[in-house]
Amino acid sequence: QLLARDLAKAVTDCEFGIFLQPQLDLTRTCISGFEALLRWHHPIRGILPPAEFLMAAEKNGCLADIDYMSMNLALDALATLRREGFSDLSMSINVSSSILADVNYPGLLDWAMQSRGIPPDRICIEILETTILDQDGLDVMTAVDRLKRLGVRVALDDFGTGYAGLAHMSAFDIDAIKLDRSMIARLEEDPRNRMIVRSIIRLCRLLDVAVVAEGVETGGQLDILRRSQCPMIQGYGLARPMPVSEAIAWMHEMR
Ligand code: G
Ligand code: G
Ligand code: MN
Ligand code: NA
Repeated sequence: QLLARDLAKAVTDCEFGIFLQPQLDLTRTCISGFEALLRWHHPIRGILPPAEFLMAAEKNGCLADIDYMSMNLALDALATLRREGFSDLSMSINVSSSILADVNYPGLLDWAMQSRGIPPDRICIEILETTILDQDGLDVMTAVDRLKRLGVRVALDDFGTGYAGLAHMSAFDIDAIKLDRSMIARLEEDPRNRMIVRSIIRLCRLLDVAVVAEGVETGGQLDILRRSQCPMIQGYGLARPMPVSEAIAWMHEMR
């Protein structure tokens, strides 16, 4: 309730920032891009992750506003990285059903990319399975369609946690899946889970869908993913989400 009251003010005062977490391309052995993860710089409570305020934002009706803020921050960060010479990087942006339901969203995203000189294919929009289930499906389908027509990429987030991941893969023309970190966490000790992950990766290769394994923390997990020909990884084992300035410094160190 306290948060809900603070939120409205936080949106007008723009008390939000993003952290960036890198993604490693295992086939080309390079950093392919970053995922933008929203943070609320609360004046008293400090840096808050989305889990602490997204629900309140939804109830408040300001979730779409927050997603727009996140979109702009993510595009600004990518524009900065491109100016620093990292012109091949991509940026993944998380969205809620609120912004997807806004008919103005694709147009505003298009303008936001154009005004920063960002090619649309450098942007990946991450959509949760639950977001697709939330709506009656059709609205989201239209939104995804319009995003695809802009030329941006679309990823199905937290793949493997929902009930209809495969159904969504055939119904939506998605470009990538993010393998949920719960599946990655069980890779080493659970052979059946390992088999499932391998099969998903193989299936995605056949469908020309990219795979990003999330939450990769250990060398053992990385080995298994490499052997399974997983194209991309993300996780604490590579780097934790970090402020934009740190991410830029991190990229310079990697070069
Ligand atoms: O680091 P982490 O706690 O940031 O992220 C938790 C979850 O919050 C992620 O799974 C992600 O889907 C969601 N999230 C992160 N940033 C945003 C954002 O800008 N908008 C929305 N809608 N969700 C986000
Ligand atoms: O979009 P999404 O739900 O997938 O956001 C990713 C979330 O997972 C963020 O909250 C991020 O901080 C977190 N995360 C990223 N890498 C790791 C990891 O290696 N281990 C764990 N436990 N969490 C991670
Ligand atoms: Mn995500
Ligand atoms: Na994710």
